Amino acid sequence: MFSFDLSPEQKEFQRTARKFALERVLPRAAELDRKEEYPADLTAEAAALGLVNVGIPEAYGGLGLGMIDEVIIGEELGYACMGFFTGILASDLGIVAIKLAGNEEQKQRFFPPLLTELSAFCLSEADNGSDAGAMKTKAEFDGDDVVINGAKMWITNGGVCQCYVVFARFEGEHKHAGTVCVVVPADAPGILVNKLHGKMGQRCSQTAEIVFENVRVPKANVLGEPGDGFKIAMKTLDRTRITVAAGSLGVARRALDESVKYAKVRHAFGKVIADFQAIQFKIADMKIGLDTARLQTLYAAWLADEGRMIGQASAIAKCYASDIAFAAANEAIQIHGGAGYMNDFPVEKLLRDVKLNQIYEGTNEIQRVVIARSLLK
Ligand code: COS
Repeated sequence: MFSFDLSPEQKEFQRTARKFALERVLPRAAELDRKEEYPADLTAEAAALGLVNVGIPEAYGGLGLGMIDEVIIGEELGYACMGFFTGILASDLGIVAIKLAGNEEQKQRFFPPLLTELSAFCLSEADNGSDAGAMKTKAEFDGDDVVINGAKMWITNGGVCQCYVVFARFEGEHKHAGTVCVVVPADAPGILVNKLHGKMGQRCSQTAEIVFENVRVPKANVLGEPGDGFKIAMKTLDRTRITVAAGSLGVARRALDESVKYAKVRHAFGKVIADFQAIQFKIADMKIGLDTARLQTLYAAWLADEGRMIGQASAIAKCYASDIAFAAANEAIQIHGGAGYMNDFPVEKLLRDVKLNQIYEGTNEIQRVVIARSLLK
């Protein structure tokens, strides 16, 4: 059986997400960007509407939505403001890690607060981004506790989350096999939050350096076995890269809509610029990119929902959707000409925002590594 139709429930999520995105997020996006301000109130509203941490299973009070549902919601939120959506998709990283590797007791303990609050995923370090396995943050066992020392960089939701899902390494252990994944409450003593300023785009998402100074949590907070950390991170990213693709679809669709709108009203040489084939081809190419990226993203999401192998498909979706969205935003500026270079129009923000989609959750070069390795192994 094969169908491209959304279910009645999915149409309802889409309606809810679209209404919230257009009425609540979009009108504030430019100002939040200018002020570099994290909108805690909008996150709370989104949570109340059931748009945050939607993958928490029903058994723990969540909606238990699947990846296709997340893609539908993500496209709508990304359309209004990619920076806002990043806070939500980054929280999903923590949810997925707990879902994949947490035991029953941990799920009962960690999920309820995350029904209304965000998590943060602490993998990257200043010197170790793409080479995640080379992390320097240290973990050591001390009695019934695990003690963490080190610093994580570019952490979305740092300082505005309820807990951190932290990756650290045991001294002297092998790069990958010595990595542990620990859930750390955000109020644990020894955590320092240094908010980062000056991002090119996605300026309303909260980004911070998180320093861990002798941060001590019970061993009962370790997800999976000590040593499973790297694989938990990789399996988590395999899933969440699909939501990066979803947000990218939103940006690409917005770039297309803004371009169509402008091309129909802007005059040059005695006619609207929509009449020129040079403009028509750009708009057609945006649509080709958007629709093909959406198909791949939904395919990767479907594989995830079916419990099948997703690494290659999600890497293709993330890489392709963010690349076509960047190209669409770039062409949208070109269509707007000088006006598009100014922040009176939303298209320059689309470009600044979506640049990050080509970088975070694994650069698009890393996605190509993942794809190539899956073909050549
Ligand atoms: N699922 C399950 N296991 C995986 C996996 C996956 N997707 N990818 C790798 N592994 C396993 C491997 O099978 C290997 O296991 P064994 O040691 O048992 O053989 C182990 O993990 C190490 O894998 P590998 O040798 O491929 O690791 P590398 O150090 O070469 O790194 C890449 C692989 C580059 C793919 C990885 O470091 C990566 O994804 N980097 C980007 C990190 C990232 O996305 N950062 C963003 C942070 S969040 S904004």
